Amino acid sequence: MDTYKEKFKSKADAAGAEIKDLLKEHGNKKIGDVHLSQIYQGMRGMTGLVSETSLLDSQEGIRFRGYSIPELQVKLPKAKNGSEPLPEGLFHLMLYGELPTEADVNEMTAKWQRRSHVPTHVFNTIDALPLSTHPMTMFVVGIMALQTESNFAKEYSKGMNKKDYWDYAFDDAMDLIARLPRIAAYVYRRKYKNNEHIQPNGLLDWAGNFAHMLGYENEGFHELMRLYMTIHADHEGGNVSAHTTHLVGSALSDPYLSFAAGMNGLAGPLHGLANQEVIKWIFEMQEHLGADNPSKEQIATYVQDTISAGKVVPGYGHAVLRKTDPRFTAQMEFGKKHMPDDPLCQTVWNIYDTVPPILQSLGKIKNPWPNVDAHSGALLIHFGLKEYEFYTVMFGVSRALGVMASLIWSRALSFPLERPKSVTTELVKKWLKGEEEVWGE
Ligand code: CMX
Repeated sequence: MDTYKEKFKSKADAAGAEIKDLLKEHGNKKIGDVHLSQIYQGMRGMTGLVSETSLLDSQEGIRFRGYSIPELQVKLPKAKNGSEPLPEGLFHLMLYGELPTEADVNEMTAKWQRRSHVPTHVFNTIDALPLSTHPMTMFVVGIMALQTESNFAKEYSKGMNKKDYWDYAFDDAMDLIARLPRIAAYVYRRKYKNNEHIQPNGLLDWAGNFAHMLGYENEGFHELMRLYMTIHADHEGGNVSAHTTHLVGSALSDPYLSFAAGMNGLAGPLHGLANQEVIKWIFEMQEHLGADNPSKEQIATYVQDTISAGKVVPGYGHAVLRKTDPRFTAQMEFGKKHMPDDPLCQTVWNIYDTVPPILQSLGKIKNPWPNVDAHSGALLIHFGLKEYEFYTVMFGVSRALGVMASLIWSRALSFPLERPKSVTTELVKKWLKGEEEVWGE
């Protein structure tokens, strides 16, 4: 076993023993009450999962193993001459629970470089899809084609010992993360750049190499990719992409199958697809108003029109957060530092000034503040990446870091099959009349 895995194994053994003791002593303690409304309303606020890699506070936003985004921007190693954190470092932190050294990060980059080969059949499978296919569909099909490489699935079919699940999940997770940028870049270049592909550059870091394969050599874009890949990586365990990956993984579906399932969830407009919807909505607003940089009054009217038409204002609101998303703030700071005069960024900032009071005035929206997706597209467009249907794929490449680190932990801690109880309204009505017992099997 290499030192990488040994280090993880000793941490996982210690964590497993701690959880065992904890459950022995406190296993019967209640962690919250479930209200009838919660089971009809998307299980909001219902604690039902353990996810070790990050924790979301409704007021403060995300903390990765205890560190906020501004803290990580200081504490995680950077690329040479760069000022944004390297996502390799965030993955190390999520996996081991400790900040990496520069050497740790360099080693992670090297490991991913060595594991990054994508077999030809994956590209051929993507090529079989019509060019009109949405990039997220091409991405998921590429991931599914790559499932042929799963060590976990191969070992399971041979008859794997339960104790070894984490080991093969670890290998698959590392391989998958290493290969995703190539698949994503392939989708982008096939769909938007005349099928002219760019070979990986073995001297670059993971996010820098992704930027390079997409065809963007500007150092500012490479820095943006490092920030982007870091802040989109994880948002605790209950969001649709993380939860789906966890749920499917709990059936011992291998990491490729689990991650592909999570990506199908990310492709929904209330989740990751919101990043494309935001830019689409801004472009439609500009066209409708005939103005590249609409005034706050014009934006306010357009927002009202959107709401009156029964649509959501994309990029605003959150199921858990109740303040401006620190991932939005990190991107706004990047914009103010690198492109303060960019008209699209200015529009995003004007929308930020305009939308929250309007949403608040409706009285029903729990969080009127922007989320991560409200800003990302404007930064990408500044560097020329204007094909907004591709944005969710970029989110997905980043999300792999968090959900794969979590999946390794889930197998190491022997988390079982996830199988909550569901009820029918008929049973609920009987339970309300005292005729039936609902809870517990
Ligand atoms: N614009 C208009 N209406 C909104 C709204 C928005 N941005 N956000 C919430 N609402 C509405 C809901 O649709 C709901 O309306 P109904 O009662 O008529 O069904 C009501 O306000 C209450 O919703 P909520 O409890 O505040 O929000 P939820 O937890 O149900 O939903 C979210 C959260 C993110 C799905 C929702 O805010 C939304 O649809 N936002 C726009 C899409 C978006 O930006 N998604 C990305 C989230 C981040 C990510 O996962 O990437």
